[in-house]
Amino acid sequence: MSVTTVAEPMTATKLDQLSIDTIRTLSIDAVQQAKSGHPGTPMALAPLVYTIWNRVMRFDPEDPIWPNRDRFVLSNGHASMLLWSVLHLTGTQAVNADYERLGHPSVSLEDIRRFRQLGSKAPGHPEYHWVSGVETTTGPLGQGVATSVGMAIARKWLADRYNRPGFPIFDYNIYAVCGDGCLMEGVASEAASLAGHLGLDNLCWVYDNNHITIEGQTSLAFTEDVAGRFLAYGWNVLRVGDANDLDRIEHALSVFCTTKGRPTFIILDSHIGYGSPHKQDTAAAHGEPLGDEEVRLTKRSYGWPEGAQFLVPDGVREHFAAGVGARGAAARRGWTTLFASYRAAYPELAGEIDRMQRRDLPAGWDRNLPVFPADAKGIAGRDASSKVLNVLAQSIPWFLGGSADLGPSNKTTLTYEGAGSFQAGSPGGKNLHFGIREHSMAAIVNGLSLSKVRAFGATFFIFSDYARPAIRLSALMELPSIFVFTHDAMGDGEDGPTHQPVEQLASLRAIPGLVTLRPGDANEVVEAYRYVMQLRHQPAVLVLSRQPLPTLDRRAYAPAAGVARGAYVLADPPGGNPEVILIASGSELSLAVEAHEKLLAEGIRSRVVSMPSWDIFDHQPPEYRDSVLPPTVGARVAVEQASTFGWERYVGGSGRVIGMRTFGASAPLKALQEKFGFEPDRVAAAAKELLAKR
Ligand SMILES: Cc1ncc(C[n+]2csc(CCOP(=O)(O)OP(=O)(O)O)c2C)c(N)n1
Ligand SMILES: [Mg+2]
Repeated sequence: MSVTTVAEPMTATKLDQLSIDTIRTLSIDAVQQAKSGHPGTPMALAPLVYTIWNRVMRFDPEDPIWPNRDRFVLSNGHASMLLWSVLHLTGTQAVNADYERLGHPSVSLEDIRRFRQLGSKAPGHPEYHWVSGVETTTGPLGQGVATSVGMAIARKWLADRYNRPGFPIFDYNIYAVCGDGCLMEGVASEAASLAGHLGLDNLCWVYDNNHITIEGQTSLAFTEDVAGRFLAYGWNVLRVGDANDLDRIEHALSVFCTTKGRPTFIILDSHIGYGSPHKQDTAAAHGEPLGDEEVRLTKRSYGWPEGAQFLVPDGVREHFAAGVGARGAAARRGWTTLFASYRAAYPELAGEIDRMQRRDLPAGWDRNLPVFPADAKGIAGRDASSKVLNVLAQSIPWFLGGSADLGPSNKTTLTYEGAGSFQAGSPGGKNLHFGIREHSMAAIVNGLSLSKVRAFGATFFIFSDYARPAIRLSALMELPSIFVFTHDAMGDGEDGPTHQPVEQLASLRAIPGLVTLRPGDANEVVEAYRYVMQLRHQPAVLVLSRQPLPTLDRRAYAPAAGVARGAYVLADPPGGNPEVILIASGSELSLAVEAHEKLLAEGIRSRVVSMPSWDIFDHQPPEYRDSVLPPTVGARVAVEQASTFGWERYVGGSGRVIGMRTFGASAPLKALQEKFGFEPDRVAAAAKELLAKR
C-alpha cells in the first residue's frame, strides 16, 4: 500500500503558462544547440505570439493555405524561433508549391533541433516557400510590416469584389509583429503612412517596445515619440504595459477587431531575454546563445526542469489543438460550406477565386492584346505598355496596380471606364496610388502577390534603386510580382545623370530568379507582358522607354514572339551565315537595325539579335543559344545604354560593348547619343573594326 500524491490540477491558466514556457525553452535550446541565433526576443514575445495564435487567430494548422485564414507576419524575423515553435506546437501541415498537402508537419521537433542547419525547416529567418505556414519572408527589418500593408490592401480589394450579402468570403485580418529595428526603417514609415491614409482596419501591428537593439539601448539613436507618430499617421494606438499579461494582450487584440476605419498599433512593453538573470534587458540577449549556465538559471526561473532540452510537456500540443486548432478547423469548415453555397449562387465569381488561388489566368486573357503596325516614327515603350495594361486589367479581373506618383509619366494609370482608384471609400478600385514611396510600393506589391492578387508597381527605372530590397525579396519568395519601370536610359536627357540609369540593369540582372525584360519596340512590349503574365513563381521587371521607338516591320524582320526566348535573331543577311552579330535591347534595338542596314549595304553580312532578357535567354537549351549566337562568329557588338558590366559573356573576348562607363549628363537626348556613341555609324564602325582585326 502506498499513498498516492495528488497532482496539481492542470488549469487552463497553467496550460497557458506551460505553452508559453515551451516556446521560450525551445527557442533557448535551439539557439544554444546551433551556437547562433536570437533567443532574447522569443523569450520576451512568447506570451504575445501565444495569445495571437491560440486565442485570437483564425488559422487551421491542417490547411495553412486556406484562403480566408488570418495572416501572421513576423517582421522582426530574427525572432524566427517564435514561428518555428508555434508552427511545430500547432502541428501545422506542410504543403507544396502545387498546393498539395504532403502529410507531414511543416516544422518537426527534429527541424528545431537542427535550427539554422542545412535543409532544416527551421532556418535562420522565416522563409516563404521553404516553410509552410510562413506568410512572407522576413529578416531585412521593416519588410514584413511593409508587406503586411499589401496583404491588408489585397484583403480589402478581395472583399469588395467577391463578398456578397450573407457571403463574407474574405474577412480575414493581418497581424504583424515588429521591433525597434522595423520601426526605425524608412520602409515601415512609408507603409504605415499609406495604411493610415487608406484606413486599413484589418491590419494590426504589435510593436515590441523593449528599448534594445544590437548596439544597446535605443536611447543611442531612437528617442522619438513612436505612439505620437502612429497617431499622426491616423492609426488607433493602444498600449499594453506588461508583455506577460495575456488578458490585456487579448483585450487589445479584441479592440483591434472591433475598430473601424483605421489600422491598429499596439505598443507592447517587453523585456528582451525575459527570465534570464544576467541577460534580461540587455543587448546581450539579442543575438547570441545564452550560454549553458545561463540557460540553466533561466529554466530555473521559469520553474522548468533545468536539464531538459527541447522538452514539449504533455498537454501542450493538446492545448494548441484545443485552441487555434479547434477554432481554425471550425472556421475553415464553416467557410467551406459557405463557399459551396457561394459557388452555387455566384459560379463565375467562385471560378475566379479558384483560378486566382492557383495563379491561373482566365481563358482568353490575352485575346485582346494589341498588335502594332510597322511605323518608323513608332511609339514609346511606356505608351505601348499603357495600352497593354488597360487590356490586361479588363481581361484579368484580379490584375491591378499603380505607380509611386508617376502614373502620368509611367503611363500605368488604368483609364478604362470603371477602373477606379483604390481608396478607403472605394476599395474596389484597380488604380493603386502608392504616393512617393517606392520601397514600400514594392513591398506592398509583394503583399498583394502573396494574397494571390496579380499586381504591379511602377516608377522611373532610376528609382528601382529605392525599391530594390523588396524586389530582391520577391525573387527570393518566388512571387509573380511585376515592376514596371519607364525612362529606361537617357531618354529623359535634360533631367541629367540623377535620372539616368546606368548600373540598374546589371544590378537587377544579378538577382537570381528575377526576370528582367527590356523590350525594343511596341510589339516586343506586348510579348514581354504576354510572357510575364504567365509566370507563377517568378517576379519580373519591365524596363520601358520614355521616347518613341520605331515599330519594326515584322514582315521584314522576325516576329516579336521571339521575346519569349529572351533573345532571338531579328535580322540576318540574305542567305544567313553572318560574319558579325549586333546585339541590342530596348531603345538601342532600332539603332542596331539601322547599323545593320548600313553594313548590309556595304556588303557586310551582319545579323541583329534582339536580346530583351538575359535571364530568359540563359535558360534556353544550348542548341538554341548557339543558333542565336553561333560560337564560330566572334565578331560581336553589343549596344545598350547602360553599364557595360556583364556583356562580356555575350560578346566574348573578341567582341565590343557600346555602353556606359560613366554617369550620363544633362542635355537633349540627341546630344547625349552623340556624346556617348549611341549612333548607327558608330555601331557600324565598331563592327567593321572587329572584322578588320580578324
Ligand atoms: C535592414 C536590416 N538592417 C540590419 C539588420 C541587422 N539586424 C538584425 S536584428 C537588428 C536589431 C534589431 O533591433 P530590434 O528590432 O529592436 O530587435 P530586438 O533586438 O529588440 O529583438 C539588426 C540591426 C537587419 N536584419 N535588417
Ligand atoms: Mg528592440
